Amino acid sequence: MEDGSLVMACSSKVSDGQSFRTDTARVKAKAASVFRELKAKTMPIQPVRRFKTEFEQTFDQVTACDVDTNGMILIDPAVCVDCGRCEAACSKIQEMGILETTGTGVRPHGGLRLDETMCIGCGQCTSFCPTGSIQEVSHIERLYAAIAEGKTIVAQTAPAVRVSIGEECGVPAGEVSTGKMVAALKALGCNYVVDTDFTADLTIMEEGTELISRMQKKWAATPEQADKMGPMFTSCCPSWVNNVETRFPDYLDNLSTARSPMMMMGSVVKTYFARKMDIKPEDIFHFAVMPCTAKKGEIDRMQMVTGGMKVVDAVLTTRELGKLIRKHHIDFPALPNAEFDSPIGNSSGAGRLFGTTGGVMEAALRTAYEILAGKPLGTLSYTPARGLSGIKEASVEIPLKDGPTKTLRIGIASGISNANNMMHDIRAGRRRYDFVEVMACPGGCLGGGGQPKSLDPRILEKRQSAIYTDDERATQRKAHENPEIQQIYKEFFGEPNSHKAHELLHTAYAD
Ligand code: HC1
Ligand code: SF4
Repeated sequence: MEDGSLVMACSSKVSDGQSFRTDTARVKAKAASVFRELKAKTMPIQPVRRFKTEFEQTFDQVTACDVDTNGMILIDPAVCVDCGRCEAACSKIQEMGILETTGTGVRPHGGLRLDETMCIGCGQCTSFCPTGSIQEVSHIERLYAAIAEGKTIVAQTAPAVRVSIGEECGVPAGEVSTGKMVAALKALGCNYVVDTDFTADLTIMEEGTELISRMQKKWAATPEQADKMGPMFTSCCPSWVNNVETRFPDYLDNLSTARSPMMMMGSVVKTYFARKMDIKPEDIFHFAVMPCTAKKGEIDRMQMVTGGMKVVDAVLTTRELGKLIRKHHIDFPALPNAEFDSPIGNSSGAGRLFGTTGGVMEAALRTAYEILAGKPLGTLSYTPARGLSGIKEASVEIPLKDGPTKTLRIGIASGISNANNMMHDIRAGRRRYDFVEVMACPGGCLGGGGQPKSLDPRILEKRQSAIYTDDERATQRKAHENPEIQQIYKEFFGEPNSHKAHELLHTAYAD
């Protein structure tokens, strides 16, 4: 009740003027303990294999003690029906081979705990589990607790979520639901909703500047030295970063030092935005809605602590947001469109492309080419980077504004099996690139492990074409033309790769 006391719904009389909260962490923990008592009393000698209800999943995570987790993925073999789908996703689609079905439930291979394996947290296994035996670690309770504490709630939403959240809430696949998504988050109690696409534009400014300076060194080097330098890799996909750290540590220096757009947004929210809105950073609860399960681990990386602060406090997957929208009976299709909050809510079409494989590359080329050549790339839609192929490559001829024409060799991999094959080829000298984009999930973030589960074989195509539409609808199509990006450099960062930008927008890796 409002006075903080817990009452039993089944045996309490209600009267006018009373109000009740049924969704606080305390109520849920109590409900979980009562349910466990009941379960213990009625548990048959042979455990019954059954599907978990959404309610059970939530409180199992509140009181979790008998499950295996690495902070991103959670395995509960007790409700596994040994269908083998998660194992196939891990070993056949991703070629990681982390899981095995044992006849008594799925487990990591070799008797290891999940955090002892080389699992990269991509979550593809969770997308195929029909019972909830393997799923993302829920952060929903963190949000409820922050709302109960009276924190200022700031949400950010990833590029791929706006083209898939509708699938969770009665909107046909392939529609862009940006305005309804923002409205739903406000209805759920968010004070501000800002856009990860804005910091995707910021990433282009930082990563693009890094690429240009690497290329200027490479073009000035001898062919042997240039070969030794290898390509620069994108760093926004946390599963890919986990993969390089564990499987290709000799390439850590080739990863861009730019933080992912999600982490850049965390830094921006707790510094620039907090100051603008006159809110103390410690009074902000900042969470991200992501199509990704590995992002739940990325927020805990010690290299991301900024000014002694954790900058992103929680990550909800698209599925978790869908669950909340349904649970709170929000009529998503009927919501009026709402706008992101300024001055970190505007994005160019380039930033919007991040949600698909090839999107970071296309976005980067729009800006880097223009800076190097002093004129725009001929076409805005760069066809070689488009589509859903697992490996794409091209050579871009750049007539330098102050010199000869140079070639930029680009590679794009999506799905970690494709990325690993590409890496083996790069190491063996069979492929040579200057700039490589990698996303660990098939199709990029639009096929992320936290996205809605779907039986539609064309689902990735539909989401991808929605992302291309979202780019075409943008007022600006290039990151450097986004007026809010120009404003944040003028007022706060100075220029790309400045000292302040390095402090707040770049990172290091674990070797
Ligand atoms: Fe992604 Fe990214 S594109 S990693 O795929 O660089 O998750 O959507 O948010 O951070 O912008 C995911 C998507 C996302 C980051 C951006
Ligand atoms: Fe395999 Fe990815 Fe699942 Fe880890 S998260 S077990 S790597 S599919």
